[in-house]
Parts: sequence; C-alpha cells; structure tokens
Amino acid sequence: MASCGLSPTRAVNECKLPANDIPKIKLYGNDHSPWVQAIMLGLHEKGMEYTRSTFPPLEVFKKWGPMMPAASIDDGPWFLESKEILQRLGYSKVSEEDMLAVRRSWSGVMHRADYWPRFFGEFSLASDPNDSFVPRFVGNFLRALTILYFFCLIRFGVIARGYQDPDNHGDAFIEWENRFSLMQGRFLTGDKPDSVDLLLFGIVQCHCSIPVPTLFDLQSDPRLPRTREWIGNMQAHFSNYGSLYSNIYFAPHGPGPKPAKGVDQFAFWLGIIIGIACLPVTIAVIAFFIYRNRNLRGA
Ligand SMILES: N[C@@H](CCC(=O)N[C@@H](CS)C(=O)NCC(=O)O)C(=O)O
Repeated sequence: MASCGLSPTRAVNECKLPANDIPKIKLYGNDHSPWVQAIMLGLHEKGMEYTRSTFPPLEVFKKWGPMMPAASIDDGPWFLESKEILQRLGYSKVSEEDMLAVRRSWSGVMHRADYWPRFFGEFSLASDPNDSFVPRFVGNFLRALTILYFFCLIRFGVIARGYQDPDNHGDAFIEWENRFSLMQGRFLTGDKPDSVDLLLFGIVQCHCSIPVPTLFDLQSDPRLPRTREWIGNMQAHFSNYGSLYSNIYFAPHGPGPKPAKGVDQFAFWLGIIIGIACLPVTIAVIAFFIYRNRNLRGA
C-alpha cells in the first residue's frame, strides 16, 4: 500500500495513489445530522468517493440502532464517532475541549421537533442518495423509521429531561467568535478547513436544515460578525458541495440541497404511516434504542 502520511486511510486527491489503492468508504447517515455533515464535508474536501445510505446497515443496526454517523473503510468493521472517522480520513485529532465547544454550539437543536409537520416534512425532502430507483425507494421507506426515532428522542428523550433554553443561543458562539477573531487564515487552522471547522460547520448545517431559534441568533446577533464571516468563507470554499443548507440563510447565498423527487417523498411518508400503524412495535423498538444508546450520547 502506498504511504502518504495519512494512515490508515488514504486521501486520494492529495496523495496521487494508484487507482487500485483508492479506499472504499461507506457512510451511514442523514445530511441533517451535524456529525454526518462533518464527514460528508471532509470527504468532499479530499475528493474521496464514497457511498452513503440513510438506513443503518444490519451490522450498525444490531450494535447501535439508528445512531449516526457510522463508517466502514475498505469493507472493515463499521465504527462510530465523527472525530474518529475524520481522523481516519486524514484530518487532525480533535481535543476534548474542542469537541465540547462544538457540542455547546448545538444549543437549540431540540427545537427541531417543535412543529411535527415541519420536522417530518423537511426530512421527507432529504432523500436517500442511491442512484437506482428500487434501493432508493426502499431506503426512503426504511429511513422514515429512523426519523420517527429521532422525533421521539428529541420530544420525549431530551426535552423530558428538563431542557431549558438560554436567553440567547448566540451565547454558545461567543467562544468561537473569539477564536475567529484570532484566526490567521480563512479557517481555524489556516487556509484549509480542518476537523474543527468541519464539525462546527456541520452544526451550522443542522441548525439550518430545520430552522431553529439558534439560526436567527446566528444571523442577527451583533456580537457574531466574525462567525458570519467564517460561515461565508466555508460556504465559498464548499460552493460545489450539494448539501449546504446554510446557503439559504447566509451570504454568499446559493442554492440549498436538491429536494427529493415526489416518489421518494412518497416512500418516506409511506414509511411514516406504516411506522405509526404499527405503533406498539415501533414505540417498543424506539424505547429500546433510546435506552440502550444512552451511554453513546454526548461521547
Ligand atoms: N459523538 C457522536 C454523536 C453522534 C450523534 O449524536 N448522532 C445523533 C444524530 S445527530 C444520533 O444518531 N443519535 C441517536 C441516539 O442518540 O440514540 C459523534 O460525534 O459522531
């Protein structure tokens, strides 16, 4: 295997590896998830080919239910954790402090489920990306069940634990604003985005994929000009990446992600209806994984 210093994974565009050394990367996850977004952005940045499914492969489902993102490299075992996946793709190690600061900026995420028609409606538009009709139809049908899971997780798992809003969600970005004002280049680590840029920008995409109050604070808080400038830098840098929900809300504006075709939305809603029709089973499976995944949350 050719070595490019990015072991154990090889970054194809930077290392000019022979074609047969191109890693086979499989990703499970939905592009509304900040952590999945970070991986997708990271793969895009390095020009790495990958396949993505929006319903967990059996191995993932048995171990972690709908928990995302999960990745498999060269048909190796699936593994979790965005920061580990990014590191395997050749990005810098993320410190615990940075990870906690990124997680703090997820403030307000539970408002995604405030209006259930909007929650499910926005997810219906985020199609499974498979090019072939039948697997995509099945993927959209099955992923509806994971979205029911996330709805219950937010409504009953997180809010039930006594979540309280801060006065201003912009507060969570003040620490980033300070870092942006000290930055030497356009990104946190210079002229190219690295892990922390990708993870934080993933959070911004999540806030924009179903608008939550944090988004309005990010747009308007007078204390956050450098944050908006950094978002603009990231958008310009990723201008040909297809899953930028923030394009709608921040300059330089651009098109948002392409919405699912009608038939793909139909498959999704069919999955929701069947999931609700089988409510006792659906609730039992959801409750099982909400409980079983409790130690993975916030890792
Ligand atoms: N520490 C994980 C967090 C991943 C995470 O929280 N994923 C959410 C979706 S955005 C999830 O799958 N939650 C399912 C659960 O908590 O059971 C990472 O960085 O990858």
